[in-house]
Amino acid sequence: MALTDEAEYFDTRDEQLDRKLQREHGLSRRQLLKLGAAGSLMLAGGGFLRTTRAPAFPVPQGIVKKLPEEWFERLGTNAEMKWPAMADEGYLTPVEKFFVRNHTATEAIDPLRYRLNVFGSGLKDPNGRSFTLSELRKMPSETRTAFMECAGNGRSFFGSQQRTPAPGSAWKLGAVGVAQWHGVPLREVLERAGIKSSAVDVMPQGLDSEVITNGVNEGHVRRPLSVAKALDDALLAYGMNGEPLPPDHGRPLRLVVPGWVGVASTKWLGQIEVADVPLYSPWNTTQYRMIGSEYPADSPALTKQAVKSAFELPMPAALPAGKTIRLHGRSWSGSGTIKRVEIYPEAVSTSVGPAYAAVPTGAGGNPSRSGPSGPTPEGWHPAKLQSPNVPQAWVRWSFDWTPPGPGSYQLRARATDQTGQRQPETVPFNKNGYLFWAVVRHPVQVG
Ligand SMILES: Nc1nc2c(c(=O)[nH]1)N[C@H]1C(S)=C(S)[C@@H](COP(=O)(O)O)O[C@H]1N2
Ligand SMILES: [Mo]
Repeated sequence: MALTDEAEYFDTRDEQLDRKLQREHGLSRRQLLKLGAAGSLMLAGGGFLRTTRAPAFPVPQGIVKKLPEEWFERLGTNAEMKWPAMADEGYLTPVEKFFVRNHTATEAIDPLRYRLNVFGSGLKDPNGRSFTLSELRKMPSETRTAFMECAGNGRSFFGSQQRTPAPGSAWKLGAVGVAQWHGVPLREVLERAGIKSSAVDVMPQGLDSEVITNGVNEGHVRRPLSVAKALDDALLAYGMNGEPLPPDHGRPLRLVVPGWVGVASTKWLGQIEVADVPLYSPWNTTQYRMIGSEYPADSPALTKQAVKSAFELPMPAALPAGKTIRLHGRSWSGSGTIKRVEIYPEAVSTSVGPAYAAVPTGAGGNPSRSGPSGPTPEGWHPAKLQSPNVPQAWVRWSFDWTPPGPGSYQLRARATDQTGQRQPETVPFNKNGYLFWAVVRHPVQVG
């Protein structure tokens, strides 16, 4: 058969695909096209078939990278990092261990055909201009170390610690990672696009599929940020930890907004609207605001992340009795560096005596007073901070603990950042479970 003619070639490939799909999924091409009219089609076995736009390559299960069970937990379209995966790591989270938060699925984009379009009323010419990847790569570049963290990180603890579960992905503490982002400052691009001094908001938008929530099409992921932040330290990243940005993290180009909620850092960035009026999207109006009886009705759209801490331990953890264990963890804040980290190991029940009898040596506190009123001030011990301590990234710390005997314990870590914000014992509930920054009680079984 001659495959020189393109039309014939594609016809033939289509037929081959048809037969392959029939074989693998028991569906005819006609059926697939009919179903595909509604958008993406979930295939048996979890794969996605995009019939509206041809993908650059197939994206298995919506995420390209491998998700080994030792490192990840699947949460719907997302993948949470398990904290023990960081135990043998240096300062940065390796790309292959970095959590993935996808509203829909990883978008496979051909970097050669990629364009970033910048337009809007905030530009001297509202038609704006577009940039190819190679143009962007020739512009002045910067490297910035910063965390990426989902606003919902820790959400599950609203349920397990405060008895007020919040809907949404039940993240533990693994929706965070620190990377070295490399790219062109957003400022450089906005200046070349001709930003006016009257511009107030910029709205980046992703090229991934439109988001359907409860049957409502909310459009592509997009979320305005102030021109002030855009011109300050926002970065258009094409590199992550020295490698080209991988597909799951926004290849070929993503925005990185240091210190802010992850949703601000648009992946697979396709366009940026620059406006001389405030901009709105579902992601800064109905979502990503604190809604709850203890918050004002007009509480602003979320920007900075709060202060948090995590142990590099499985949850729950199992530790041996009768020896000193060096515990490791990390703390971070959207408002700068971490000033202090304190640890409180609390016995919940032990076989060596009544509950709360086993006080860590030298603790001096009376743990029986803990519970609803929280741990005693004397029960907190300083952890040892390790450099570096990078603002809008994290600090590593360690603490030597000798469990007094076999039993159940809760390990608490609380951080104080450079602005004096200290993790509280509880936080007021908000409807969508954002910014759970209370001290997490990490369950540990010693035996
Ligand atoms: N285009 C696009 N950008 C996006 C998202 C998305 O689904 N689509 N998810 C956002 C959210 S909610 C978070 S927390 C971060 C996660 O980044 P990561 O997957 O690289 O860890 O990307 C943000 N940027
Ligand atoms: Mo997020």
